[in-house]
Amino acid sequence: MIYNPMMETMPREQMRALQLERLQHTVRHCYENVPLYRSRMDERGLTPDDIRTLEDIRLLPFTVKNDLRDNYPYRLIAVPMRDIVRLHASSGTTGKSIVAGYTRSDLEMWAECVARLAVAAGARDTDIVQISFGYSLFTGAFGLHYGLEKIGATIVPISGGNTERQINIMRDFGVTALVATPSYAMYLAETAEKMGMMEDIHLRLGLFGAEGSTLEMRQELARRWGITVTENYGLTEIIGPGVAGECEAFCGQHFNEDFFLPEIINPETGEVLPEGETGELVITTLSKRGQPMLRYRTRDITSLSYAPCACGRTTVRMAQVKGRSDDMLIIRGVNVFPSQIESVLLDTRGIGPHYEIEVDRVHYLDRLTVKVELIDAGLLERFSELEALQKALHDRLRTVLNIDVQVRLVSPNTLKRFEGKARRVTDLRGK
Ligand code: DLL
Repeated sequence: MIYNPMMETMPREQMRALQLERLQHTVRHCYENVPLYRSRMDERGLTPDDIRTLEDIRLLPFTVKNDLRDNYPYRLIAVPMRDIVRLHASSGTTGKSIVAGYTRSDLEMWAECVARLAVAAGARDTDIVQISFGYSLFTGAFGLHYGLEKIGATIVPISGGNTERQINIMRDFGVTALVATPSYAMYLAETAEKMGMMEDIHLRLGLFGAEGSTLEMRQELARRWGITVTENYGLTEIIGPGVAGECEAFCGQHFNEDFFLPEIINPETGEVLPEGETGELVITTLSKRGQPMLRYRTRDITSLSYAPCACGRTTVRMAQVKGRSDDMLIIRGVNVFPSQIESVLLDTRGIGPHYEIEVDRVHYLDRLTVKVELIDAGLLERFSELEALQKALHDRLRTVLNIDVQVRLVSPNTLKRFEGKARRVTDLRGK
């Protein structure tokens, strides 16, 4: 089922024409109402009339996270404050928050985006959906809430935390779909198993997002819950969730292209890369009024495909996010993405899906340590088996990452669990 067939199956040429019209409108809106955009365009001798084709977007300068921080809280808002009806923010791990302001029409557009991805993922008006993202300044809960309400699903707005209660509510309310981060969905599964309640819960669908997860993590979630696992992608700066989402054909996440125009660039040079190549995702909003974004550098590493999808949608698809260019670790000169480590761990029998990565420096040399939880505590007593497992993990990580990794196996239930986005990497270098 396709929520908005006209937009989601539009022929490419027609889509490009619509995008150009909206891009021209957005650039003019930015130029006339946001001093930062006007001054950057003036510096390059550009006016809105210079955007004559979609490719002319490349004339525009990039916008980066620091632009939002430097213009905190309202200086990128392009309409009078009385037209802003909602604010959200993301805290990030460092520095000032990123603020996002929405007009009423932005909120309607947002709900439309999420409705499309929810239907693409298989959600229906008969579903009872538990939203386990925190209802707060974070965009996740409100974003999914209004989109799912729009398709007529029954919403259970439980918010994050209080994990045992979440399980009781899932059982009592007959919840059929879960909205959460993959890491919280894993913690919920573990809790349901411990409470002996898996049999009493009838989930069929997971709508997961807000953080990266590997294929192995999603397979583990599908196995433990007995559900179809889908993921969706978005970011506060652009709108929140609703930028892209997976369909039932599972070949990438469909972009809401009539609202968000994606490009892939080489993060080092800023050069736009051809279809299929992997690089940093850059997004321009095409209809947002409150806080439009021109060529926003997401830092997320992915690729795009315009090939037709088995589901019938014609919208461009983005591949699973490989990582963020800013969470890539450089260990003794070698690039390491935490997702590579996760794939190896989840593919290894005997260890659970909980791990922590620590980087420090010993005698001027980087050292990478991975702490992993065992599934069976009894293994700690069986020294030779333990040693064999540790060696197998060590060797596999070395083959995949090309560097030496210290592996520490720890008892079950000793590492931190996460109710929102997981924070598994600690970098102690320079501290
Ligand atoms: O996480 C919006 C969101 C909420 C998306 C709920 C999906 C579901 P921020 O807090 O601003 O917004 O974080 C945005 O999270 O740049 C990515 O690095 C990461 N991210 C979000 N979704 C995915 C995903 C929300 N499906 C940042 N896969 C983004 C990988 C993701 N990374």
